[in-house]
Amino acid sequence: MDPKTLVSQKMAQMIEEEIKRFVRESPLNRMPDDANQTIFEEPMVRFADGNDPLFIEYKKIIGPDHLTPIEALVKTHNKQPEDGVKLVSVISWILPIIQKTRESNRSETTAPSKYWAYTKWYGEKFNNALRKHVVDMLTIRAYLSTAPAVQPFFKSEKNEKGDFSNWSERHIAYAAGLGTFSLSDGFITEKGIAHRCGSVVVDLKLPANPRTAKTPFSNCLYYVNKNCIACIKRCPVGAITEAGHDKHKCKHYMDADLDHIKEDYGIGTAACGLCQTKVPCEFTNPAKKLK
Ligand code: B12
Ligand code: SF4
Ligand code: SF4
Repeated sequence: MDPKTLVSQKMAQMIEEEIKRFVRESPLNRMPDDANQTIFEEPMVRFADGNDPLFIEYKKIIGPDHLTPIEALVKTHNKQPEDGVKLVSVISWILPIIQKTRESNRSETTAPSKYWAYTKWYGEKFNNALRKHVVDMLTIRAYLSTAPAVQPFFKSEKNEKGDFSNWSERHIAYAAGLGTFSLSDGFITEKGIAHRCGSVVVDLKLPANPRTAKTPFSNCLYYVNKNCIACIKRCPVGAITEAGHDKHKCKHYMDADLDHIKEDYGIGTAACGLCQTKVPCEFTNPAKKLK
C-alpha cells in the first residue's frame, strides 16, 4: 500500500473511533432527567469524496443554492475556489435513536413522546457539539474543515414542495453510502430511519465508502414492491400518501403542536416523527431481508 493511502486509511480510522468515543462519553449525549440514559446509540460513520459529481447534481435535485463540499469549505474560511482547495472529503454520521425513545414514540398517535421531543432538542444540541468536536480535532492537526449545517451561511428556503436547506444532511449521508430515502421522506440506514445525522467537510483525502444501493429509494419497502404503507397509516394528518410526503402539511401539523411541547416538555422545538416509529424501517433496513 502506498504511503498516502496508508495515511488516509489511518486518519479515517482515527476519525471514526473519535466520533464513536465522543458519542459514548460526552455528557451532552444524555437525557436531561437521567444522566445514565444516552440519547443516541453507537453511530455509523462513513466518508464521501467531496469531488463526487453527485454534489453538483444536488444543485438540480435540491436547489441551485445547495453547496458543494468545496464551496462550503471556501465559504467558511473566506477563500477563493482557486486558492488550491482540491482534495476534499465529507465525514457523515448517523446517530441512531435509543430503543427506549423509539418504544415511547410507538405508543403515541397524535404527538411525539417526551423522549422523542427531547431527542430533537437536546439531541441536536449534542449533534452540534459533535460537529464542533470533529472540526476542532481536524483543526489542531492543521486541516481546513467545516460543519456547514452550523455555519452562519446555512439557510432553509421554501419552494412549492416546502422547506429545504443549502446543506441537506440526509443527501450528504446518501452520498457517503449510508442508506437511501423513503416514501415518508426519511432516510433509511442499516440501523433504520429513527436517527439524526450530521457531517463535516475536510481538505483531506479519506477513503470514500461505496454506494451499494441500486436506487436512491432501495431501502424502502414501498419502492421495492409496494408492500408497505405503514408510515401512511402512522401519520395523524395524512401528510404521507402513495404520492410521497407533503412537507407543508407535515410542518403545519408540527408547528400547531408547539405550544403543547413547550408547556408539557419545557423545550422550544416542534417535533413529531410518528412516521419513523412503529414501522418496519424503524431500526433496521427492511429491504435487506428481501435480497
Ligand atoms: C427543512 C427540514 C424539515 C422540513 C422538510 C423536510 C424535508 N423532507 O426536506 C420539515 C419541517 C417538514 C421537517 C420535518 C421533520 N424532520 Co426535518 N429537517 C429539515 C432540514 C433542516 C433540511 C432538510 C432539507 O434540506 N431537505 C432537502 C429536500 C430537497 O429534501 P427532500 O425534499 O426530502 O428530498 C427528496 C428529493 O431530494 C428526493 N430525490 C429525488 N430525486 C433524487 C435523486 C437522488 C440521487 C437523491 C439522492 C434524492 C432524490 O429524495 C428526497 C426524499 O424524497 C434537515 C436538517 C439538514 N440540514 O439536513 C432536517 C432533517 C431532515 N429532519 C429530520 C427529522 C428527524 C425530522 C422529523 C422527524 C421531526 C422530528 N425530529 O420529530 C420530521 C420528519 C418529516 C418526514 N416525514 O421526513 C432529520 C432526518 C433524519 C432522518 N431520520 O431521516 C434531519 C436530517 C435533521 C437531522 N440533523 O438529523 N424537517
Ligand atoms: S414505513 Fe414502509 S413505506 Fe414507509 S418509509 Fe418505511 S419501509 Fe417505506
Ligand atoms: S409526516 Fe410529519 S406529521 Fe406525519 S407523522 Fe411524519 S413527522 Fe408527523
